[in-house]
Amino acid sequence: RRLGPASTATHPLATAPVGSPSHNVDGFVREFLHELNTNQGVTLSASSLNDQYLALASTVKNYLMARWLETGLKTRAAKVKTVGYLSAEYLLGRQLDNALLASDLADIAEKGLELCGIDLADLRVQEVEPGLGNGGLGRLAACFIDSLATMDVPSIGYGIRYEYGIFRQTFVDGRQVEQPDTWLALGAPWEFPHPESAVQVHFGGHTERYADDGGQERTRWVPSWNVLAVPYNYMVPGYLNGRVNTLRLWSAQATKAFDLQIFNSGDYAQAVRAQTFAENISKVLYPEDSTPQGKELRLQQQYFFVAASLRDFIDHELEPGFDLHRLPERITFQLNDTHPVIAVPELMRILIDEHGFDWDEAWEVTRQCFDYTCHTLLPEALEVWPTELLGRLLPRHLEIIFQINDQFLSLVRQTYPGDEMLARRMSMISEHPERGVRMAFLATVAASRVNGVAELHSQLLRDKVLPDFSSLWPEKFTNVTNGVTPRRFVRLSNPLLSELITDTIGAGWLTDLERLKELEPYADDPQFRERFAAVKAANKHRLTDLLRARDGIDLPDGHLLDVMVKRLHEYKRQSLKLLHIVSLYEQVISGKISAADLTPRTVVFGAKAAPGYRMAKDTIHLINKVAAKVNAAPELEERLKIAFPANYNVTLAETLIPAADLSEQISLAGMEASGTGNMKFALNGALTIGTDDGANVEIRRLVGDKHFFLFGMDEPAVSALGAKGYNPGSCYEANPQLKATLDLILSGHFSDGDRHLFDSVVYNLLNQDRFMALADFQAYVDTQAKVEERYADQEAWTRSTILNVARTGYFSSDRSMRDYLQRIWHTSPML
Ligand code: B1N
Repeated sequence: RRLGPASTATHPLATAPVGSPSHNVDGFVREFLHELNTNQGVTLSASSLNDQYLALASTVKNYLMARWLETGLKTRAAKVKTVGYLSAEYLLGRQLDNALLASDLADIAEKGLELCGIDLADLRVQEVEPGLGNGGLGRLAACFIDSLATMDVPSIGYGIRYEYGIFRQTFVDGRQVEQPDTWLALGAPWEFPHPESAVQVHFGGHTERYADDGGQERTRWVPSWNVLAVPYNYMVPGYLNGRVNTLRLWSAQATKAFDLQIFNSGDYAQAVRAQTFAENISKVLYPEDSTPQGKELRLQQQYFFVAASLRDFIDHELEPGFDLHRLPERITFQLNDTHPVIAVPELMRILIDEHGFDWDEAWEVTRQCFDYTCHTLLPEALEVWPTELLGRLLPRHLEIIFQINDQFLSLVRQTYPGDEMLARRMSMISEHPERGVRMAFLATVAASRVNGVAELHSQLLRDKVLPDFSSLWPEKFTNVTNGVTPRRFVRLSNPLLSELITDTIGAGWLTDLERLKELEPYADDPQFRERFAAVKAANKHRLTDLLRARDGIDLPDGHLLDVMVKRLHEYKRQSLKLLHIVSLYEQVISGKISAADLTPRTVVFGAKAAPGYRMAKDTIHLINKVAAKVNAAPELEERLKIAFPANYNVTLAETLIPAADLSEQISLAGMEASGTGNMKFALNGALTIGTDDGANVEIRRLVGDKHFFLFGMDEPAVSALGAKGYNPGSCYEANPQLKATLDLILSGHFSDGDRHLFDSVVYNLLNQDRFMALADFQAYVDTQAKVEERYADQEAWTRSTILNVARTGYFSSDRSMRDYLQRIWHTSPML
């Protein structure tokens, strides 16, 4: 097999990329029809919408191709440091619009297609988004690679090309039912498979000692099976800057050696089964957000993509003969949570076993190559791999981990003599409930820098999750507050607002989002307010049209649009939002208040539950049952509605968020590491009702207390209540309205008289309520009343929303990337 360049051509066109198609309507039409004919094999008149979409995607890729090739040439030649972002998830969203925007082709494509009798909007909706992530963590990775490309930073995103992404959610009688996400079924025009660059990944077997030529004792790993990792490259175009970085996602394939062995044994059926076994590794994304299950296949996935990525970078990105002692000059691997942490022993193994480094040399290089981002505080979200499993799958890696741990614990004992309790606490190996490797500890020891994802989170990470480590190495810990890309989440998702902004403060804000500050004076300009409010109204109509077509949902006109979209998790407290709704409803039907007292409000939920998470699924069921009842209640006079469109994803978010008036960010303080939806809403002119949690803290500080609806306990109060002993039953007994609300659910009112259907949800709240929803109930309801008061004064409301937009430019992922460059990666853009 021949790897690498295979041409000795001398023609001048052979060494540089050939030019792009002409950047005008004629050039576009010619290229588009060419793609339709040669790629799809159809004429325009015979083409289906899918043909046209695929041809359009190819056309746009052709425009970006020269820049992609040039980026590669330029970066290799410059031999600068690359950021290797290692993430098990990338929640990309649709590619077409972003590629059109980045290549400045949107207008040309629209006109060109029109000449072909095609509406661009009809092609856009053909695309099935690649949902290769669960939620915030995967979407963050997608925002970060967008910003790195836009800021001209050489980087490669490494991940897994799941054949099935996050499941498609449907509701059957109000219950969540999962369907497979067949995103590849109609063609995958954005990817470039490179089977010739596949690398092998090994598993299993045992290790052996042997003496090398110089008589040195060395170790080798003798694995028992392997798979092929095939790279699929995706373009990551910077915004109008000519840079196109690469996202490289790995797909698992059976190796020849793997099945030959079995074929030779004569068992054809077994050989084919073996193939399936290998290919299972990249088959499906685990649909757990924040609560990973310790499944063997998941560990296989983690090692699979990480081993392939290190091999790829070392063998294919670096020039042949590169001295790996200098590896940190050329790469900095960012570990997106602990999912890729097995990369640490893998690099040690490569350096020691394959390149003859001694331990200390290898550790010095490895330490400098990794940084670690933690995304959680939930104890159950911290990955611990049983040593039995790790040792069976990756025996050499387990040995290396033990040795890293031994060396680390000697340092601890040296630094704190006699404190054996401390050494035990800090050990990477936990002994209960079974022996396991604490991946967050391994990451913290190995990484040059460890960061949390919002100020509060980074503080709690230091103080509560890794306190011993932060005492030992205070300078290792830092914060980088998350951000979101304004290209996708303002420019593409909110074209009307973007136009208004550009009209008012000029262009330039899209790559320098702090310039939104210049909008501040316009908050006091009644004419600007009117235009701003008109944008919001138009976005609501756009949402209304979409939900009617997509879900058959009818949104009423003129309602306060109250939106809670995020994964379903107890700590996020969708149940608290639900209690608020039921409380309003209960007060009307029991005659405590009249419908006329209600501010017309539509609550929109969007949330997927992990398929194995019972409480989350029951909560979805309850929301849908309450929605059915509330939406049909004549007593409410159409003043309270609930919409719960199924299958919330990036594509829906792009229409939903710009239409929202109120953003619900109501997690129990100290639980949401950052949140990024909160930023998207503020940037699109919604006001936030939220707790003092995650990035809410920073949003509130920036927009000002008057323009943010804060409620509930803060983290110290939560801790104190937990320490004192929290009794949700006493909240219920002490608060008649809360009692009436829960009693109504318990009465079977929402479950056709079945008094026990929602026992799991309600009794959990009454008896346990780990996330203290009942404790925050009254504060929440009171603060919702303040929201309504402000909303009644539309001028004041709009003024606040404008100030939210003007003051949240900080939350651009460009700023996050700048912070990583300065505080963590110590590298700079390549200009
Ligand atoms: O990461 C986001 C944060 O904004 C959110 O607050 C945080 O909840 C989210 C295991 C996770 N933390 N942990 C995960 C996802 C998948 C999985 O298998 C854990 N996701 C977050 C970005 O920083």
